[in-house]
Amino acid sequence: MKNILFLMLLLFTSFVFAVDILLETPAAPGTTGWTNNEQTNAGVYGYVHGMWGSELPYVERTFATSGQTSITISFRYWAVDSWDNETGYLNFNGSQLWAKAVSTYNAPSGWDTYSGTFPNPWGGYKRYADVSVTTAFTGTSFTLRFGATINEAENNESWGFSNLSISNNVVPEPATLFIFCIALSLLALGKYKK
Ligand SMILES: [Ca+2]
Ligand SMILES: [Ca+2]
Ligand SMILES: [Ca+2]
Repeated sequence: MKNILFLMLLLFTSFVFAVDILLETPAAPGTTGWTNNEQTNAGVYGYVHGMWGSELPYVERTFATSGQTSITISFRYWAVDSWDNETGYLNFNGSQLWAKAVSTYNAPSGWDTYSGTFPNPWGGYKRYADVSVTTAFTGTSFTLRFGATINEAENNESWGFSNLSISNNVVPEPATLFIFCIALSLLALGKYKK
């Protein structure tokens, strides 16, 4: 009996629900609601938010959420063509959550590179990074800003993002866990008595 209780406590204290706020895949057009909703159909790869040159340094969107302890954001960030000492980034409520720079304009420069068809008008590297970041957050709305510090037009260097998913991670409240444990203990007790 003590073993069962211990097991249940262990199970419930490690329990975290992940609830999708947004779930996109490249196979379908991404959702709108950004400060700029341009999307590109890259063909076999699928849909990308962007691509943008220096004419659009960032896009923002605000999401509603509740009851969570943290938020997880996963995406592919694209840094295409002749970026030269410039940085792609994601801000969460004004704070930088992720950033990655390209130091050498005509090299992968520490990024993964895509070999399939993808818009690269300058004919340079199709760099990307698959990113997943989690940040503690208990509020009810947050604003994401995807951006790039590039300073030339889209035919020279460009940025975008794809495959975006956002989830909030909900840990059940201790009071709820306690009631669960009591209820299950009573059930288990009843079963063992027979
Ligand atoms: Ca464009
Ligand atoms: Ca350049
Ligand atoms: Ca540049």
